[in-house]
Amino acid sequence: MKNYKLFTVTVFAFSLLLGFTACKPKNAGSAVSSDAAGKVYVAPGKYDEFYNFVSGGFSGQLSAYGLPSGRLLRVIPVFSVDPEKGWGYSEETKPMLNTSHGFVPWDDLHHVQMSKTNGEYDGKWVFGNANNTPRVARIDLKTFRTAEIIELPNSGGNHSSPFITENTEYVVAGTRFSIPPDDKNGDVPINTYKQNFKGTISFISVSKADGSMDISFQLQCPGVNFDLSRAGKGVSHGWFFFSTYNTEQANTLLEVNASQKDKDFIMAVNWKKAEEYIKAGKGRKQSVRYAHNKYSDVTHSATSVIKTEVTVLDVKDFKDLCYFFPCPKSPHGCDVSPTGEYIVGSGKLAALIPVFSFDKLQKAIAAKDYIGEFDGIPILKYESVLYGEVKKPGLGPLHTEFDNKGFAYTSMFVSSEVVKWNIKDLKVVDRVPTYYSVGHLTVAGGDTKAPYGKYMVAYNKITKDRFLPTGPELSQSAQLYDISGDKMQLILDYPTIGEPHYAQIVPAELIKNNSIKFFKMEENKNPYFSNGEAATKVVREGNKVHVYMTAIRSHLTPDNIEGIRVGDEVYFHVTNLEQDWDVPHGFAVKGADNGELLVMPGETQTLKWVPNRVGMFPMYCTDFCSALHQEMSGYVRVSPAGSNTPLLFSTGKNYPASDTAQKK
Ligand code: K7E
Ligand code: CUA
Repeated sequence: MKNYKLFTVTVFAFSLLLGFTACKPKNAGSAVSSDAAGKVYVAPGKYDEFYNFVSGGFSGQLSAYGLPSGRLLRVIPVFSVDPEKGWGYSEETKPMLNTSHGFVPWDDLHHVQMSKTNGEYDGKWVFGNANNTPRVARIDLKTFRTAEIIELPNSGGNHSSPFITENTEYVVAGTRFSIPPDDKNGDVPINTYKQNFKGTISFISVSKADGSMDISFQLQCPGVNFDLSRAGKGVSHGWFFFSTYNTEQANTLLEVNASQKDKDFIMAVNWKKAEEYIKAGKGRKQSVRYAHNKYSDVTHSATSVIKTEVTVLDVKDFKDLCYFFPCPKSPHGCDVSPTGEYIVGSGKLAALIPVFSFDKLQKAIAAKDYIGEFDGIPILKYESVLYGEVKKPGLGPLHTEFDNKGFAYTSMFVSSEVVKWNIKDLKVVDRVPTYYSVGHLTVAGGDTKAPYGKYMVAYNKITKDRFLPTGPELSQSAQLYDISGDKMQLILDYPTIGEPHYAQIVPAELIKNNSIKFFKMEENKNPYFSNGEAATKVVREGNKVHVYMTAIRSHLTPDNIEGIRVGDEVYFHVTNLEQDWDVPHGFAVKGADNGELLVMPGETQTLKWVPNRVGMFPMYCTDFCSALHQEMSGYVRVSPAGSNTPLLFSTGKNYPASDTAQKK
């Protein structure tokens, strides 16, 4: 949604036409109530009540905060390399970022969703999307690490993703950019969009036992832009709803050309039907290439497999699978109420919020209340599906979440506010300013069947004067509101990592007791594991040198290594021998064109280093682990290529000079 900064200008002009004025809220400083501090104060040593998982946007990462304190607990590397944690730098983690395009060290993570059981958070995994090179990641909350990444073929920009069904049957992902399917010639003129471009929606199955993902099937849909989506729940379980834009099928200057029509569509998908067709063998096998990467907490390493086939249903061949219904002006958020009955479309350029009824949708389908077809998909009549419209909510509605008292909360990008309205009578009951230009918002449990309410967080794109200046770029921010009373109350600002889009607020109780404290040494199946200092060694295989190393407070074994030559590929396989919570050791060596290693207790991680000059290379532990952490270090001696310095390694002893001399 970075684009919205540009987009503001257009909407601003548009709003003037409508007679509104987009304006910045006044008195930013005084908008905080006097009891705010008490509401967010979590005493030192006390835990927060909620975890807040916040997408990092163009940082490609996910961060975990505590609420209500706003404390940053951890940045979890997902789609982008993170030298701080060795993610994408260690040999063990590199395969996690493999794709059919090769190693991709960055992405753009917009949406995060927690796994659900019976429509409520179950605390097991969170999923995130890669918007640029289409992928979906699963983060395991036992370790707060990315456990799996699956690439999505036939996809060009995985924005409408990942959205989860009531029992995590599927994680669903819709393509933002339509493109020619992967098995078709993509080398066609761009202006053949209407003939050649298709949109794809992927249904990724998730194993109940261990969360393993697999692309179950894909739906090939008309070429439009899929923006956001939600699974049905309760009465609408078995359905999925996707907002679309660019139903004009423009391929250039979308800002203008994709804003021509008064209404775009929401697409309703009967995924239970799609499942039936797949079971009945109606799918078509399509040859594709996509990477499927998994990280094992036993081998402490990742594997990447390239898969070559998906099963596709072409939705226009099945008359009871997909339906369009009109939604005013470039819908963005498409959100489903806790009961599953109401579907809220947020037209970015619309001056109202349409609320659709699942019950009316079913009746309209039964009555074939169509006003036409779009690429073979029936279009239902707006009025037949509409429950009602929220009038004059504000400007630039983007996203809606729900509380436990029958209210909905919609973010207004242009008028910088959150608007609270009643789901039944559609009356606006409260509005509060945000500072500034709110994108997503989230209510605790706000996308579940049973929201917790209590807190709402707005994620802002622009912060201007809210924090101390930091040059041309300012941190983006989250703003925490107490929503337990009739009036929403701003109680905290906290800066975020990267650009926050969607987030989840999850009770700490669901997660905190499942956290792994360390990895058991006896379960370590890494092929380069050293089971104790006695097992350490240095092994040369041609120009490859494997250093089996251990780390324990406060020394590395071996800490003196000789006989390495310029141009050798040296692999430091470091096993952390600690069996205690919160005692990682780090590892770095001078001149390595690499990140560090940060090795958890009981784990083995590998740093590759190719020394390019003769000399003495210090290595050391990077994580202050004990009073003698500064002593936790050593030396690697690098001799010329082709030299015959004997390969020696030791800790706490010196070889006689005759052993270490270069043989003449
Ligand atoms: Cu509105 Cu990419 Cu979910 Cu951002 S999207 S705000
Ligand atoms: Cu180990 Cu510092």
